Amino acid sequence: MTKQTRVLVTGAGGFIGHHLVKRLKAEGYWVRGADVKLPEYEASAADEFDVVDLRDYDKCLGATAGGIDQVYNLAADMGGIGYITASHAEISRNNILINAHMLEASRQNRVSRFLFSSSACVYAGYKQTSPDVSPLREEDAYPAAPEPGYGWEKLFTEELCLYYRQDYGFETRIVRFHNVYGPLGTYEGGKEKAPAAIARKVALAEDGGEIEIWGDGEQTRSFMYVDDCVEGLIRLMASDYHQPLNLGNDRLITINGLVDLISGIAVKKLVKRYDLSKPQGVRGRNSDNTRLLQTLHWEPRISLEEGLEITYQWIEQELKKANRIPLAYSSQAAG
Ligand code: NAD
Ligand code: GDC
Repeated sequence: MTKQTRVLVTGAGGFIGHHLVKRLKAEGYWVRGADVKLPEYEASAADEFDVVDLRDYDKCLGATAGGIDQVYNLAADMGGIGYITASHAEISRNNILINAHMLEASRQNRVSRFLFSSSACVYAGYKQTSPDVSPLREEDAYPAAPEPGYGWEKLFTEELCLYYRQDYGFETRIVRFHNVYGPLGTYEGGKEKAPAAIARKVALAEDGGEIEIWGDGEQTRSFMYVDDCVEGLIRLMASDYHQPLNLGNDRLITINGLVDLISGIAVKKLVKRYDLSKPQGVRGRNSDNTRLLQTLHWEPRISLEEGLEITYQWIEQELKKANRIPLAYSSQAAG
């Protein structure tokens, strides 16, 4: 009988980590989750769950002990553009500690593969100044000018993964996510990204009412549904590719377009009120999937319409459970 692969998912109390644990369990892996918190909306499917602060090296040693074969390192102090631009020092310090300690602890405990979750925030700001931005190829991260704080930390940890491979022969994988959304993700409190924030605002608005949009709504992004993200993660871990790789959707859409899609799902006509004083990040960002296709022979395939429908319904249900939406405002009443 072949030995069951033992996997550690850090950040398993968070959005992507929780979905990944569910999928790995469904595929028959033995899984340990680690996070400072348990998942918020449903119990973890992990075989074991360590509630630990991974800034602490000893906690990283404990989490990677016991014959762990693969580590998906998803733990990070992160959030949407409002959150990551508010405190550069704290976010950078927290993530540097988590990543440096997780890498070294994994090596000391003879983990066979380590996957680091980087971000499209590593890409050079000067290549993202227009809404009709060219899709970003992996080499567009250099000459470096990433997002202050969070982006610099991600870019440096990518390098650290490559150094560990060169100097110690330690097998690392590096993925650059482009804005991931889906159910069971943060939708309020300050860390939420645009799809969840806008779904919440739409769900809470009365038909014919007004919602606040950050910026003029003409900035562009691409958005990846979480099931595609998890599929890509598992494929990358299994592959031999060790350079940074985009994992994102390559359909560019304006934030106004995103709002219209979500309002359509909710069957509401809403007035957009633009707040130019709010954080906006880069003017345009898209994923070039050429290398992803060459490497994994696959790319994200769940449409924005399909993914947003599921996400919107989940957020609306959460708000209803909390008695935050008068029945007359909800999509079911409208439909
Ligand atoms: P998330 O915030 O839902 O999950 C991150 C988890 O890390 C949280 O549960 C948090 O409690 C945990 N964590 C933070 N500090 C910790 C610590 N000191 N010790 C232990 N756990 C700690 O975020 P997510 O969207 O699931 O992101 C997962 C990873 O993907 C992160 O590394 C993030 O930077 C990266 N990423 C995400 C996106 C996206 O669009 N969601 C985009 C680019 C990169
Ligand atoms: O927060 P975010 O999804 O992050 O914002 C996308 C765009 O949507 C921004 O221009 C923002 O101004 C606009 N926006 C409009 N209204 C709102 O109510 C809102 N809330 C939010 N949050 N945004 C609104 C992200 C990082 C992540 C991650 C990914 C990688 O940057 O914040 O941490 O690394 O990038 O793709 P975004 O896409 O700028």
